[in-house]
Amino acid sequence: MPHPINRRLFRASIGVLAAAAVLGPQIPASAAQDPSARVFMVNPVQATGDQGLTDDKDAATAVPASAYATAALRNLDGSGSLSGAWVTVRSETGSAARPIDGAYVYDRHSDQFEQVMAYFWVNESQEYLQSLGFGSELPAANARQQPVRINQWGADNSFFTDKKAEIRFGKGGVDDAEDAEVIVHEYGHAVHNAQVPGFGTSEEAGSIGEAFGDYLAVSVGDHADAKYGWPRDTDLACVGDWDSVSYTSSLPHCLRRVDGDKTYADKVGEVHADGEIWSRALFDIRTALGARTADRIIVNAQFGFAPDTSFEDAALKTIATAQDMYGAHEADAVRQAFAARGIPGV
Ligand SMILES: [Ca+2]
Ligand SMILES: [Ca+2]
Ligand SMILES: [Ca+2]
Ligand SMILES: [Zn+2]
Repeated sequence: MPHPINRRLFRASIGVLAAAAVLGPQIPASAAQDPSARVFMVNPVQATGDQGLTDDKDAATAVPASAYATAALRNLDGSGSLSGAWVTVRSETGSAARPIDGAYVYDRHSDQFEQVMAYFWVNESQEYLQSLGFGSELPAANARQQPVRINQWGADNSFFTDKKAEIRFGKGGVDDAEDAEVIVHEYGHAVHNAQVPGFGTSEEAGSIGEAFGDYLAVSVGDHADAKYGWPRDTDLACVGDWDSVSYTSSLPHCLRRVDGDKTYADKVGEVHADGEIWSRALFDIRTALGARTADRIIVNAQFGFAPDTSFEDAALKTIATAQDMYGAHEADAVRQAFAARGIPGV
């Protein structure tokens, strides 16, 4: 099992969210006006299936052109900056990305590439949540301009601070924002915190936060692959196939997986390790009910989690949410997924 030591969640402070500027959806530019950008199809290992890829000190030549795709950057505010309805990117490394003839075309060696990746994948994540009904039929889930900062963090680390409600991506090993699954994982923390301010004050709540980030990373990547027709040549359950080449030696390279066999009896008191108990349950719900139904239940249930929830209370809330939204068949599938992990009380 890959060790999660490189990816601790730092909580700068627990409690009050800084007042964040809330932008409603801005008038979307027509598709014809959206700039295009060169991005990774989730990540290069996943897109190519090549487990032998290495960072090679951020060399452009370390990753083949076949790992990149050209995609539209939607919901930008038209200023030329990577700032839009659902994300604004700030960087402390390199100058800000700017479009040339309507296109952001960078390779991984350019600091601007991670800026573009962060914009694209955060926007993609919020669009996915909205496609599930969050913000229309269901309550909005972090439908605001998410601040993202790309900086030269000393360690190999990315994190979400609930004080500033900001995501920071580190640059140790493979630059963290070169892997969409790392980007979406951190966005998962932002979603949780928007749903329940200060979420994650108990060890089990923190584990649920890590699990949801991993699960959302898998789900958003899978949705994007299907939507754009991009290839995936690694296991769906493997999270961080590319970032983890820097610190894992076993193959396939994965930061963590969402299809592990851990149960409640395997708890060790560390949120990333114990998160693998919860993420497997989420993955089983997906397998049983399909991605869309599963994700609507999973995210909607989270509005009702206490900041210091236990696995038991969160599982019961998720089962009840499935019952309310769909019915007995779906509630039973959710119950079975948690029961298989030995969650008490379900
Ligand atoms: Ca890079
Ligand atoms: Ca890294
Ligand atoms: Ca993956
Ligand atoms: Zn995390």
